[in-house]
Amino acid sequence: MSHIRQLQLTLAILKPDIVAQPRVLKSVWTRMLENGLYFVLSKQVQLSAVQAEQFYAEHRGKFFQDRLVYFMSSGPVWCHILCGDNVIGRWRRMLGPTKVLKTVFDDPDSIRGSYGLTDTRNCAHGSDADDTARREVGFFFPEFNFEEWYEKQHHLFQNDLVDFDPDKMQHTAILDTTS
Ligand code: FUP
Repeated sequence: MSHIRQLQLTLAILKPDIVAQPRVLKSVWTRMLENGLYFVLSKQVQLSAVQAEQFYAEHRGKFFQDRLVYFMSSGPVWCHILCGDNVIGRWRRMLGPTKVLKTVFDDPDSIRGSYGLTDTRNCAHGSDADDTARREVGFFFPEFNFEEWYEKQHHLFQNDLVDFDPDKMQHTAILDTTS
């Protein structure tokens, strides 16, 4: 049995507050890459209010629901399928706690502590568990097949046989030119 643990997958969303500020967007991407996160698939999406409401269905009826839905559909977001060892926890730790107005004091160097504007405009999202990650990846990337990825791609990422393509914002397999 391999002693190397299976890599995790998660969904990251860079929210409209970040995407609207190109330099901040770049510095968040740089942090992600410097932390060794791999970008499996990336796309920019403009959510409708209905889609934003669906994505955050668990927050239906909460006091912040309207402002959350309005904000998430106010401009484009970037969605990334990330992979890495324990990437769900690593990406959420990089983000810092949800509530920016507290996080600026408690975890000022985190992404939300550095760039967050309010508890709603809090920079980015990260799935909180494996099953949530599957559902959330499926919401934005219905074409992505987890089983096929683990079968055909996982070992390439595990052995770092990938290059980063900044135009696509994705890591892609290094082609074997020797055969
Ligand atoms: P997280 O898992 O960190 O995204 O946190 P939650 O699922 O608790 O919250 C989801 C989103 O609801 C937050 F990213 C922003 C929004 N929210 C508010 O707007 N106000 C709040 O007081 C709490 C959450």
